[in-house]
Amino acid sequence: DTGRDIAPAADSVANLREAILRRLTYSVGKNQASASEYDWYLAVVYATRDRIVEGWMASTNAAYVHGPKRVYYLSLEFLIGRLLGDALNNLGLTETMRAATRELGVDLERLRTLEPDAALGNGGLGRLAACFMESMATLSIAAHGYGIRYDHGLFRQVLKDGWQQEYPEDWLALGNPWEFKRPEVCYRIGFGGAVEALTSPDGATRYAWKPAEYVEAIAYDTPVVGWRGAHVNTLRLWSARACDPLQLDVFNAGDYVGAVADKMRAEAISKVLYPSDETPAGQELRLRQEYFFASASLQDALRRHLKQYQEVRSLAEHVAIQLNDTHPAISVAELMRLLVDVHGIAWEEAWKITQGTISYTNHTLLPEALESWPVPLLERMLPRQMQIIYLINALHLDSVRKSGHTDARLIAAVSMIDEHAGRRVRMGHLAFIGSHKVNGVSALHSKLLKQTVFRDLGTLYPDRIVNKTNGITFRRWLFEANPGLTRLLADTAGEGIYDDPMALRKIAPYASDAAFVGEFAAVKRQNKVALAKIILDRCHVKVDPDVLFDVQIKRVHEYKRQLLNILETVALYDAIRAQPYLDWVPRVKIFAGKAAASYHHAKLIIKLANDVANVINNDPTVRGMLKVAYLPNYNVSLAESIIPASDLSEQISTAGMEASGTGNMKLALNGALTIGTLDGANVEIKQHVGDENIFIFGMTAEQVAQRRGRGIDMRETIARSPALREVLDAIGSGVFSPDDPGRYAGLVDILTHHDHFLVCEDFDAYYACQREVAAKWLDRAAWWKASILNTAGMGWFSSDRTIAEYADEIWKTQAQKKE
Ligand code: 26V
Repeated sequence: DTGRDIAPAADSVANLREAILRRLTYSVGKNQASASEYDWYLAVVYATRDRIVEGWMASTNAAYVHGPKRVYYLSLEFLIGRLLGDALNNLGLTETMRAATRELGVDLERLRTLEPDAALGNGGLGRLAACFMESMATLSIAAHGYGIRYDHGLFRQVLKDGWQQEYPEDWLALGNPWEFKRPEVCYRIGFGGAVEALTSPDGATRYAWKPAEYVEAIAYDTPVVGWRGAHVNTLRLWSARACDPLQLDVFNAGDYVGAVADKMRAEAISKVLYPSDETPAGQELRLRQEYFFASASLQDALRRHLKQYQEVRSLAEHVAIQLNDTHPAISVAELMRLLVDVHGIAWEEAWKITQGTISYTNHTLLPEALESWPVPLLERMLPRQMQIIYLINALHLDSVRKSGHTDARLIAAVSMIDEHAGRRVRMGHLAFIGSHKVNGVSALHSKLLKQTVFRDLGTLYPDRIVNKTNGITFRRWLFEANPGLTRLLADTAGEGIYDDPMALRKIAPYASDAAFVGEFAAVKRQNKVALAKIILDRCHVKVDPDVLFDVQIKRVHEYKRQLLNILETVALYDAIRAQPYLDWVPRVKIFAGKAAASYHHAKLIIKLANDVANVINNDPTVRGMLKVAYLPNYNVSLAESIIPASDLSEQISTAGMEASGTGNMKLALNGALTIGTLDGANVEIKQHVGDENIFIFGMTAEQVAQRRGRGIDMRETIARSPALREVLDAIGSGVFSPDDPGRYAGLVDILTHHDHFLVCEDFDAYYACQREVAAKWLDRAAWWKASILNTAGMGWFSSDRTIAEYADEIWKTQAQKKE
């Protein structure tokens, strides 16, 4: 027993067993004799869901009765993962359910793995939205998440001869027992057409948009249950449906093929998640997705507000809308349209309401990730919204000039229209200007936001940019992913850790306690044995659970520098072969991560990691002192297996480029030591776990900027480093690709002459730092002490803390008191 189950009297094992059987019979339509494993899984989910629904209705009702400020979290991505373990754990029913299923002859652990991993997101941004949903429910904030119910989530990655291949993901193939379809919650979303100006006798002009085409947004609701089941919120995802009635006469008129084509075009909007991470797709369909979900969500929020307060003018008092990056930024113009055109509010008042309601989170500084849309595309697809954007911009630039700024450079820099590469609307500027608060996701990132992307806007509106350092939900990333460690922590620090993450500090005094260290190490070893089995199954690589597990798990991107890790791996391989008699610290380098399907360079990096793995794993002189494993199809569930088994966490991005990182937090919380640059939240992790318990190397963000200023040709840097030279020569000449010796010539050429991510410049520091890691590993007591102090120091990174800060300083909402 984990001790934390609430074990409600009503939910005895017998009750739960009967509930499962009822659901098996009446909802799945099977009897015990004919039920498949999946049928049992469905029955268990339904029985669990039944225990959420009453709390859900109570929470929904309480929000109407007590009228707390509502929060709407608008995100094009929710990287949810599996829900059964989460729901049971938060309800305190894990042990009861385990016993109930055991009595029925089925294994709960096995059933959990049958749930498809809901991957409606790319990476950090989408997973953050999922952690935030769980924390908002935990803190009893009356929140809705709004997004798109993609038929197909992030692609499934297969490694064929080391090359990434993408296969469609089909998470809904067997249905989704968690969701409730709400066909009656349905909004019309317009596209195209024209704007009509209607001037009344008193001279006032009103505008009415006459779209050429409508698509319907249908709601699907998933309950999100908070810790200890106290509060349940809704994740509402929109699915696109063609407006049938309008199409009927087209069918009758005989243009059957045309009508079907229109239907396909309408429903394409919610078909698939765009799989590029950090690079805007720039496709018309992407803009249709953004507007579709923004408009449906705003119409829904306004309808709910009107139902509760009968008027729309008080919106900003009762509603906070958070934009997860610029993907929903069109909301600024759409909310203005709804207030002015539909609800008849005067422009100035509507603008106050909009700004008072909306706030925006920036998640990246990468210039290529900053969304902008061509003016002609917006004009054609959303003519009224484009008109509104122009008017917002004109008034904004007027006020800038009135406050004494006439400098043409500044005016061009703060304009919402970028005149450089064809006329484009800067969505970051639109989101900034339409918000009362703009936040970065780590202290460093927020500081850089003020110095770079929003330098001029930030000077004009000095109180607008704030910091909200990211966090992670400890329920999923500690209690569920690592039950062994959780039990040990609770036994040592007390049950308080379940509700107060800062209570983890209480284990610090045990960091050198032999008995505690022994148990802590035993838990880690157990987790490593489990991961070793996965690695054997999926990579056909046999790893010893007693070696150092060195992991880099994240999207593959040049700025995250998986290449730096691979180069160090090859250098270590060279060193082992040169001096095989030395006492090398045996380690396995574990990689996992997907590359955007069109990102050829990133896919080549994956291939290189696999080529290097093949050579090293099969070299007899290495004798197991070094192995490399690339686990395919990284997703939330795989992360839950890797993270508790990790010893070393690779967070080695070029300083200034990783906005925060959240994998870094999950790994440190589970006792992995970080090797990293002073980037993103690593800076704050260092402050919380202590300088002696983290390995920091390489250039700072400032030094990166300076170094780039001197050019990014690395020939001199390479000439100074014999180890780096040897590595680049080997890779470039085909040592790891004998079947295609020229495969990496281009890659080495880029590193040599255009090393934008400064892999070469940081190489020696990284290599040296890795040798310090190895030295620490050999001092077992020192290693475990540092590992324990990582877990002890990570409490602050709970997403409950992050959400409490958003609630206090941006949303101005308090937790709901009574239900
Ligand atoms: C942009 C686009 C453009 C259109 C196609 C789909 C797509 C998907 C994602 C993005 C931008 C992603 C930005 C992002 O994920 N940033 C990450 O956010 C994390 C949470 O704040 C943070 O921890 C990571 O450091 C940051 O890279």
